[in-house]
Amino acid sequence: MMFQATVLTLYPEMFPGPLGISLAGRALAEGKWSLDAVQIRDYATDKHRSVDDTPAGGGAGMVMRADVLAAAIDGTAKPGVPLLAMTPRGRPLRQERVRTLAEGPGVAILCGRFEGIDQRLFEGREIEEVSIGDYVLSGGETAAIVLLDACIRLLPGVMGAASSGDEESFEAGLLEYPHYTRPQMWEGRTIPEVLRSGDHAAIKAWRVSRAEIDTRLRRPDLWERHIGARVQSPSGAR
Ligand code: 6GU
Repeated sequence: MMFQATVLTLYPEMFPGPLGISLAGRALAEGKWSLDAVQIRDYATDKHRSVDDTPAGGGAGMVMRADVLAAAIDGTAKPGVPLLAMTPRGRPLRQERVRTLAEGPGVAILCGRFEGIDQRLFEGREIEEVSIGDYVLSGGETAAIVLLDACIRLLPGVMGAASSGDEESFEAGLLEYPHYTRPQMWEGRTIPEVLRSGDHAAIKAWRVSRAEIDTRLRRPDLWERHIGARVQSPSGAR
């Protein structure tokens, strides 16, 4: 019933971190989701409690051991809860996946560290490798926080009436339109007249138009996806 997050990490003290304050923190305190940060090292078996070893074939850095990670996974797995691994080698995270995860029972997240994870771990288990963008973080923990933040705000009763989700940019496949607030004149700049007109249809049309223009200019990748999705829609191309 409640969304259960399990995080497997070498740095459990990084959690809840920012998820302990504001929207997510309030929801955590209210029991709308739960968080279990598991220390991977607790599943090491040798006397030095080692979790990593040198890369086969040579090269820089260290690799996370499959045997230790498997023990951590098998010791904490909950039936029906998807297992994700945060790594820059993963599929890019998108709002559609976030929405589906938030509708489910929760998520278990393995946080990668060092140069990577022994590939054999992924061959014997159902693990979805996920990246949050094309840049390199020092570890998967901050990426896990991003993913959980995106899920938690969608849980029932977490976000207020303000944008219940479906009016949002990425749900529509477009960037959000720009926003304005008072004062009406600031540093010689005014708020677009249509937003003060009280004409709700005109305001809606202006916002859609700006969302489309900005998406085309800033995110041609999203724009292509948006146009492509339209041609497939039952009502046909617009
Ligand atoms: Cl999920 N992990 C790391 N270490 N770096 C990343 C990432 C994840 N996503 C983007 N960069």
